[in-house]
Amino acid sequence: MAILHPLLLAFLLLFQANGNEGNNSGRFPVVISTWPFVEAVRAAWLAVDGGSSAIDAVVEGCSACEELRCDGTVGPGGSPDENGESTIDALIMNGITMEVGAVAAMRYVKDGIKAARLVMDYTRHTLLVGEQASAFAISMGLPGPMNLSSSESIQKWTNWKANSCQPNFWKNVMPADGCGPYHLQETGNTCSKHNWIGETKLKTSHVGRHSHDTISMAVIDKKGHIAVGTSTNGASFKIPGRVGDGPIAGSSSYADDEVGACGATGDGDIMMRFLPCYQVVESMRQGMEPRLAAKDAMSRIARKYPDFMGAVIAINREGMHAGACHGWTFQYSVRSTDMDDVEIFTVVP
Ligand code: SD4
Repeated sequence: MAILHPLLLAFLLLFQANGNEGNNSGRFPVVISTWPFVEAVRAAWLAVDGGSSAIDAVVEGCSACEELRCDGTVGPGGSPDENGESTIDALIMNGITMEVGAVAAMRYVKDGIKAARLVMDYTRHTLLVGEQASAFAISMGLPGPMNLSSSESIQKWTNWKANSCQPNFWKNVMPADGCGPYHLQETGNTCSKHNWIGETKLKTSHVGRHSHDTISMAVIDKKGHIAVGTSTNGASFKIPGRVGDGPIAGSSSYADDEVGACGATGDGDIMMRFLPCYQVVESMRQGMEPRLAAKDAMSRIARKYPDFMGAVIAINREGMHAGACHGWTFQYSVRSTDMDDVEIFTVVP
């Protein structure tokens, strides 16, 4: 075996350590996802370990979850709105370029993350919504239009109707205990107070402890590039037209190659007011470890909304990861080079 001159050896080692496009000494790739969505993480891992880019792997992982309807809730056939319809919110972000593509309240098209990617790759826009998002996705080759309901979502909606449409997302309207139509309470209205949906109803969480209808996934590829994606059908019994945190960059997910990435799940109506994933990434940029950055993002929300349920995952550009949650016990999944298969991490509030 040829013996390398010590100076040449030192040069080679230095080059490897500083090279942007290096393999990062075997630390990468890494895949991290909200909830125990093991198959989704395996799908992303298979892609990225085989040499795919972080973006391609995010699409693989989130698509697997949509197809499998992870947990019975992600993708088509989950979370019916007040009319019994399932719609999709999705986002993808490229941590190299900070490009984002997203679709919101998309009807009749089941492939949320692929539609988001089409927005990112083939338009100068960031977010398309509703029926026009569906028309765009179909025109770009995704299957549709199709019915996004499943027998489970129809059953869930039927039970909710039978329960006088409770709980729901209305507040400060009447009637409180029926299915509407809802109207404002006029001044001097003599209707009894118990027929009024007031602020106390807000304490009823619509994000179920067991309906984890959102995948947020971050991938660091072999070159150290970072991407994130989110796909969700939102909140059950939402008011038609509602857009949650899923397609909002900085809320459901965020990535910057210079720093790391974040993914979120939980009560999107609350969380999107705080852009928790932007906060996590910016805190890490200032030097916070992922664990502290994640906890800090949760506590900023909890100070204003002590009853909210939510969680974030954080990963820095070195691959160090953590989760934090509020209001529920949270689990997230990771696959990295030092693991034989996906591992599940449990986080308590
Ligand atoms: C939403 N954040 O649309 C989603 C719901 C969710 O686990 O994460 N559920 O509000």
